[in-house]
Amino acid sequence: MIRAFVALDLPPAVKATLADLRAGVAGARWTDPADLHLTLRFVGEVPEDRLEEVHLALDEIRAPAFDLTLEGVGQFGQGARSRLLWAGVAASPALAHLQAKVESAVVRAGEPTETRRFTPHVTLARLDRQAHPDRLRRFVEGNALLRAGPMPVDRFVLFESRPGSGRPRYLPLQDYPLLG
Ligand code: 3AM
Repeated sequence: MIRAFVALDLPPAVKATLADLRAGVAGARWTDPADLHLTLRFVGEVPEDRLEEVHLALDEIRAPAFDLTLEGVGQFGQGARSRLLWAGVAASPALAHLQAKVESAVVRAGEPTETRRFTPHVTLARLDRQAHPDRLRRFVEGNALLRAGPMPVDRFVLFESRPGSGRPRYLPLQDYPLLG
């Protein structure tokens, strides 16, 4: 079985901007800068032959390249239930278009439909229980004006998420170019 997801990789300059934010929140497990990405669709654990079906469906996608800007930061969950810090994404019909195509390709390959609404974000950190709400609020307010990009999005990527002793490792399996 392979645990897989489809995502946008980020240019080094954008990763560097996001990596600079990694401070001041006790209880935050920051994403390694190399691993920063924007998930389009979590596929989950699939056998290799099913992953090949997913790959073939993704390979048929024809969608235009576009520019994307990251904007602001936020958190999923509130107070003691805070789970995750993220960087937000400026509204992008082209991103929504691509995500819809990825979703339907994955479903065409035999995977269940994702029922949760697509909330584009780049995970900056996962939060331990002891992450302090005041620190989180300060982080979110202090980085409200974050802006990274615009960056060109000219491909998307099928990743494997391989469990390790600590955090999972993300390995790119295949790139899919967008139309230039
Ligand atoms: O891009 P982010 O970091 O938000 O949280 C996991 C990560 O998302 C998410 O897939 C991305 C790559 O691992 N993920 C992990 N398990 C998941 C699940 N069961 C999941 N998303 C939905 N359902």
